[in-house]
Amino acid sequence: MPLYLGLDSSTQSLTALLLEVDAPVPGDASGRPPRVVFEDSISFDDELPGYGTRHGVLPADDPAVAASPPLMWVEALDRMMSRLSASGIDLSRLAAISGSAQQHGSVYLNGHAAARLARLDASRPLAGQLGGVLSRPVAPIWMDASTSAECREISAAVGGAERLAQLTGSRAFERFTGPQIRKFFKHEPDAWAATDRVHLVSSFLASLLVGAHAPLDPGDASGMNLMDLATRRWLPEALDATAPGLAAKLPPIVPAKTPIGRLALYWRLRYGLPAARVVVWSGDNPSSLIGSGLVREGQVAVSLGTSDTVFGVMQAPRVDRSGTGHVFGAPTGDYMGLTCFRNGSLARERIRDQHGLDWEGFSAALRATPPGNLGALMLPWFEPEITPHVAQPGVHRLGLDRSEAARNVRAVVEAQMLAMASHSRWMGVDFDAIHATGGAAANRDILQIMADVFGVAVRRLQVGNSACLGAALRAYHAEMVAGLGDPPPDSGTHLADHRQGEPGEREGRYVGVDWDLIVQGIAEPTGEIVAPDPAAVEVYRDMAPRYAELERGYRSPDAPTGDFPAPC
Ligand code: ADP
Ligand code: XUL
Repeated sequence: MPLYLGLDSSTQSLTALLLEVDAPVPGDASGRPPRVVFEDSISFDDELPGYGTRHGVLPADDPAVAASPPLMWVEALDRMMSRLSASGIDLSRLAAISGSAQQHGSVYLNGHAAARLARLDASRPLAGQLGGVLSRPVAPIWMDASTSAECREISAAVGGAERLAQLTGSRAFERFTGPQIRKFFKHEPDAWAATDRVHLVSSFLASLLVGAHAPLDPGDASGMNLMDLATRRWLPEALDATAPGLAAKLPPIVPAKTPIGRLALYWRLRYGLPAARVVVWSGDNPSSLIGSGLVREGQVAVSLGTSDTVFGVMQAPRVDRSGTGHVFGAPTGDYMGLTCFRNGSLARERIRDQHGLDWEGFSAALRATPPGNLGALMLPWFEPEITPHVAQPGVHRLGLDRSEAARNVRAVVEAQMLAMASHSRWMGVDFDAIHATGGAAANRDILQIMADVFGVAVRRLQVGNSACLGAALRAYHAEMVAGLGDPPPDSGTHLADHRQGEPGEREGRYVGVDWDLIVQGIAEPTGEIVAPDPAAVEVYRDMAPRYAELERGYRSPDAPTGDFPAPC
């Protein structure tokens, strides 16, 4: 029974998840669904304290600056492989590996890197062998907000924020890699000149696995403000607007299903691992799409975490004209839309605490109040909001007194759901199923309002780390596709002809191994279906324009130049 390894290098930790699969062909009725047989996590702060990070980030004098040490990620990977080899699991069955990494972060390597990667010494730890190949000792990450000037310069050079968004999927954001590269080139020209290759976190870690410079997939490359979304190739005018000589320093972009090599000798000799296939890595959001079971247009996930996020599959690369949403490439070969709301659990907790409730009391308040809240409305912007752009925080109430506990509880949840429904409309997708995830998805009464506002059934996802699970499923999918070769003409419904994309080629939706079969039984929502109540759906249909009007009156009038570094 083959094993598939998913790795997830996030801001604060490295996680590994091993899937065991017994069906030779995905969806084969004789096989059980894939199972998780190993899961482990390394917290950077706790287990690698020598790097001095807090929550995975290096301390900085300027609060807008956020960077991490790349060698910490290297050491974590080395340590995780060591643990895996000591797990007692028969790893000779390991067929393929893929990974997920925090998006936007960049790693800068000099001209010695390729030779060093090709000749890693299995008798010595990895991190000690790589210090000499970094042309920049730190990697700026997605929490960095220090590049507003570069965002303005890049936008102006390509003809404005809207044009940049149309071409690349997002207007210029401080944390996106293009503005980060430009800042490095401007402030450290010598180090820029010594840089031979700029990797994202995903392609850097994949390079270690294969012992050679690895490519990027379109999902992660679309978080850079540098990729032409339509062709999935580097966009020359964006490259020119960012830094001189950039084209020669970037990895190629290959389809997300591409095997990029075999596990390098270092790993085989040091940890006794087999020559498993390594599949191009992706970003954590595209990986979560798969790990949340979102494989066709119409399915959407709502994550109710510290901040709330809506993301879903889009067949066409429609772009958010309001400038807050992002379009990334999806591992299925489609696209994904993502919108992030900062006042998520944070706002729910503030209202809960203001009225001295626990979560059970919060739920009871939702059950005790009617849909529509007798006309009351709230804008729960306890913190500056990303969507819509609100620079000055403020909580606004209409037809509602601050002291009314139950109606305030209902008002915060209704406002959040109305905002999510309204600000995901730019994706142009008719949602037919919502997969709910994140801590607050445990609350059935919140899910009922979600179902009623969106007018579709909601089901809860059971997966913990959807990005890591998505990486393992991507490895499984790519291995299946690679194993197909040229399928025989009568190869059955899910083994249709598949097209090998050329690097950078516009893929369209991959045909080959059906993604529905890959996620079946493992990344699917389970349990109760929270169905919309038709009467409540009507109430919210009438309420939506009133909410939108209230929001228009309070959001910041200026077009944002950047966003707030919130976890999404
Ligand atoms: P993160 O984004 O940090 O990963 P999680 O997805 O783990 O966050 O969600 C944690 C949040 O879930 C908590 O901050 C809490 O507000 C919320 N939460 C937990 N249980 C409930 C509940 N029963 N009802 C509503 N919210 C809840
Ligand atoms: C997405 C974003 C974060 C990072 C880190 O644009 O900045 O989700 O990928 O998780």
